[in-house]
Amino acid sequence: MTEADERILADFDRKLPRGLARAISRAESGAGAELMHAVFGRTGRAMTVGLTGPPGVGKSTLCSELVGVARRDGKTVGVISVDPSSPFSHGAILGDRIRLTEHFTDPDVFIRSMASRGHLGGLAGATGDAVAFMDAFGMDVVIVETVGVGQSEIEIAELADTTLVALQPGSGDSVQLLKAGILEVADIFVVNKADHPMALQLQREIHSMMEMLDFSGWVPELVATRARDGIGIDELWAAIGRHAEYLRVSGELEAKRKTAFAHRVRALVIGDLERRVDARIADRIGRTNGSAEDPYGAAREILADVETALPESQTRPATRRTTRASVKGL
Ligand SMILES: Nc1nc2c(ncn2[C@@H]2O[C@H](COP(=O)(O)OP(=O)(O)OP(=O)(O)O)[C@@H](O)[C@H]2O)c(=O)[nH]1
Ligand SMILES: [Mg+2]
Repeated sequence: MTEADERILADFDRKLPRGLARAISRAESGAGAELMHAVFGRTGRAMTVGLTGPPGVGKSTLCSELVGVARRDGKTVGVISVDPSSPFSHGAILGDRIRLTEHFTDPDVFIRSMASRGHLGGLAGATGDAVAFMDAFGMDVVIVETVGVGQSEIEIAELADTTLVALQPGSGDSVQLLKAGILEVADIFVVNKADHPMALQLQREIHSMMEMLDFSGWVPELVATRARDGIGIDELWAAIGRHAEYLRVSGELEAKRKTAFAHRVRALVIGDLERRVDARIADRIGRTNGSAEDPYGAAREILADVETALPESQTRPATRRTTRASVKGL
């Protein structure tokens, strides 16, 4: 461990927020491995909540309100705002910062914006590290806000114990749900902006969509909120509590965390391999100008070179996504 890392660790151990902030920065730039090794044993205590949904649905407002109820319950809270589109962690997230300002002076709330930058495991990897550092630091609740409903958000949702999918009335969101595979990851649907005239319609659509499905285990709950006015937040917090309790009692929490762990390891390994393979390809094309050889031959040699050519029978995926919902009658 470098001297700089030792100083960060000392601050971290003394529960100084700058220790946590610097540990996350190290992870963000791809240099957090030693620190993670030092503190990973302290993780596993925090309740983690993922909050995803389209731009402007009210995620940051919901987040700020949830921080409020969690604090009222005496919990310490970490918030991670993820912007998958931005390579920088400041700027685009200004709106979030404004909405979370009321918690800035609270020493038991730690707020952090993130981008992927140099992390081997990409954005999900950097976020996973941030969650783990906050957990190890002693935060009781860690909330991750991610914009959109694409693949990176689904990956990030896989890190969280409980995933909230926020939807906006009058935007055609529900039609997009099945397509985006979001039903698979939603533990709780939040229809925010319940003051909107189309809010009931959206709730009905979600209900009828769920009626077409058979769920194994947890059946997603639906909560209507008006985050801007602080309405429905207690109900949402209670639903999060019910889901956490379900995970604990059913034993799914353990299974879920194992899968999340496997996911993170996989992302790191694949990220590392990708870099090495890319470097070799670039090197090869530089030497041969890509002319005198066929792609299969080149691939075979590169594979042999990085020693990843496992026999076919061993190339079984380590983790399989469990199907939580299936269409009735199929
Ligand atoms: N009418 C109405 N507006 C709301 C409600 N909740 C939040 N808003 C407004 O919606 C806008 C967007 O809220 P944000 O919390 O920034 O939404 P977001 O999902 O975090 O946005 P991005 O991070 O940019 O994706 C703000 O102007 C909020 O004041 C609500 O319940 N009703
Ligand atoms: Mg936001």
